[in-house]
Amino acid sequence: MNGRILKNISNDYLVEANNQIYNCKPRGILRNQNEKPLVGDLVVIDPKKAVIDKIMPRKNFLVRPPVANVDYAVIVMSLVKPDFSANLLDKLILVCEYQGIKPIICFTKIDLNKKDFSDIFNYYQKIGYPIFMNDQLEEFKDFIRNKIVVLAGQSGSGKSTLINKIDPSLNLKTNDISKALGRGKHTTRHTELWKIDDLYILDTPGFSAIDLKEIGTKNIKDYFIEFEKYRNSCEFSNCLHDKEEKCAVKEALNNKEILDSRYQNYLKFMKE
Ligand SMILES: Nc1nc2c(ncn2[C@@H]2O[C@H](COP(=O)(O)OP(=O)(O)OP(=O)(O)O)[C@@H](O)[C@H]2O)c(=O)[nH]1
Ligand SMILES: [Mg+2]
Ligand SMILES: [Zn+2]
Repeated sequence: MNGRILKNISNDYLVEANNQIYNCKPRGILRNQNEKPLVGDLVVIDPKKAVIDKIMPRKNFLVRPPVANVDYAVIVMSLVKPDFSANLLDKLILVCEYQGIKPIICFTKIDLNKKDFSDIFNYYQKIGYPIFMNDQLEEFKDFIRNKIVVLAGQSGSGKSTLINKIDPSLNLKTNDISKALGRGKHTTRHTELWKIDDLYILDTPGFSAIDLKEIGTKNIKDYFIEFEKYRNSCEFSNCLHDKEEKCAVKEALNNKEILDSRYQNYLKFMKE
């Protein structure tokens, strides 16, 4: 029987197959081959023996959180409490691009916000990232239908709240922001793939725990996708868009084609 792994606790895997949940363990041979099944994996199970016989080839996988076959990362960014941070947003986008996962940005707490963020919204949309507000539920659901999405974003940004809005019966634990930030810990502790009708959503802590050193200075510029179209106009083909004199990216920055905070964050990440 074909199924998909929704949850893993030590050596137990909850597999959804034919609209039922089976609690399976990996077959001995998988353990011997050191093939650890991941949440998100498509698998072949033997429901009678309650074992996973085979892991189907993966489209991709993440190390942190350990999940497979992710289509999109939804960066959940609050505008207030915690305050919007262009630095965090750009870092999460960079991590997504590095991991080869397309990001979607979902802004939250618009109801509490008093500032004008239209320049920010427009810019990220212009460079190609889908943008949603967390009250545009139907549009958001249509976009991610039949896809596996992983939620990323700082503690208190509203990830679990977003899932609860999509399916109130899940009633996921959410936390009072002051408590969450004070503890400095995520309220959500486990990686779990929620199947809500034809949506697959991963609520997870720890997506942002990637060391920028892993990415490497030479590559960072390729993950700022809007730099791409200027690159060939820079004087040097390996231009880092930093100290170089004739640089098309810096020119675009001066012409206000590139958002100032994006470029400043780019330089900061290069330093880091
Ligand atoms: N006013 C308002 N409050 C929100 C909104 N979204 C989330 N909240 C509140 O923000 C707090 C934190 O939300 P959570 O959903 O627990 O945040 P989280 O991202 O899951 O946090 P962790 O699990 O700790 O990573 C809760 O008190 C929510 O009720 C929103 O759009 N507007
Ligand atoms: Mg949560
Ligand atoms: Zn350049």
